[in-house]
Amino acid sequence: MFNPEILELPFFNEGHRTLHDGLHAWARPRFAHRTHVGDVDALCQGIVRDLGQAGWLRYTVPEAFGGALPELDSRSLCVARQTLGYYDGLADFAFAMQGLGSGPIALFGSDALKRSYLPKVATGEAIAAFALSEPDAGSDAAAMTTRATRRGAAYRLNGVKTWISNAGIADFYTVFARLEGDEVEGFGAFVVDANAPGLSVSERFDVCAPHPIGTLTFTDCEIPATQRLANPGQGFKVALQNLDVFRASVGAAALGFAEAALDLAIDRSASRSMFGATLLDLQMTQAAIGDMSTEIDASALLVYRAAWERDVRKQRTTRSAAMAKLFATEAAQRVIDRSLQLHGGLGVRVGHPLEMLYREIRALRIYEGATEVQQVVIARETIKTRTGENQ
Ligand code: COS
Repeated sequence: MFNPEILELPFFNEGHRTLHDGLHAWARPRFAHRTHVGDVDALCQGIVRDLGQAGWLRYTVPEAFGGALPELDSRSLCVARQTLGYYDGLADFAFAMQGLGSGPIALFGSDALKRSYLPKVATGEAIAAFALSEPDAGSDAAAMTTRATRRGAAYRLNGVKTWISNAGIADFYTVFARLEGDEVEGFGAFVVDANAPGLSVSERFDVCAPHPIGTLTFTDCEIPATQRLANPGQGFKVALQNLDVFRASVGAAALGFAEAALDLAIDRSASRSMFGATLLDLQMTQAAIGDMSTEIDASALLVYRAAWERDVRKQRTTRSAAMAKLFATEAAQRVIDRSLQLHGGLGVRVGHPLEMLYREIRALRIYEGATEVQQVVIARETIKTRTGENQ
């Protein structure tokens, strides 16, 4: 469980504590043992529907469009992901994608786009997706080659996007493309309905912690210019500012995974007899638990600092969000691995929650900017600050 002392820190208000308690109570009986049986698309659609009906997805959009709070609140997004992540990776995924896919609309969309998409995201009637990566443009996002060619009051999209979570079940995709024939050069961001002619889900594949994911192909996919977010040329900023918000929440999900692993480690080692005592009586185990617990609190402090800076200080959080994601995901991998080691053979038994956590954590060190991208982002921002370039 979330260390309750952390929730008492000045980063949080009563609303965050209420969200935490309510979501824990809701999730606990629903997502026992982190196991899912059946078709991943149907499972995910069901989780989105349930999260929507229970009102939790309202935290992914602003109040004026059916949301819970006046603006996207990073701390609430993080509390929700940490809580869902504690119980179930797929539940966290379903919640997160509603935010990541619709965040660009909430942050940069016209009123008409906000009205037409966000209320359905908040109720779970529409599933959202974020389409930035390409076969040859992952970490180097600016290398994307998908083109949006201006044709009067429309854009024609051509290209391929891959590693797109929710590909195949999304109702709309936020798509980033290089502009051609527009008033300025650079990138554009667009909201593309899943049924737009010329858009196809050209491939689906499996990943080690299953969720819906695949490749999109755009072939002369024509969309009205009113589906564009922000001004022409601002598309890259739309992507990166959205990532600034959601990167900290990836750290929060990792934190939830790590807390689950720590609790499992304590339970297991308290009940496992060894050398005439319990596994927990061994100082070696206590050293492991001491390290795990410290890494978890350090992750929480970095995650909620980034979220608090955005919510309260209203400042750009590129550096703190990158630190939160980098540290919390890497730390969670270590915590989960140590917990698995304490479980011995049980930890690698397929279907055991530890085995599931071991698979669930891996992608978080890659998606929304791999650890190495976060290192570069942190270095650049640090150098700018320390050499006075930011003043
Ligand atoms: N917020 C707003 N604007 C930003 C920004 C941010 N966090 N970071 C950079 N920008 C702006 C810069 O100010 C620059 O604007 P100008 O051209 O007006 O000066 C522009 O964006 C380009 O910035 P930069 O030169 O840093 O771009 P790079 O191509 O060097 O970016 C990184 C490199 C690694 C930072 C970027 O490609 C990145 O984040 N990659 C990872 C992408 C990712 O997370 N993919 C996963 C997809 S979701 S699963």
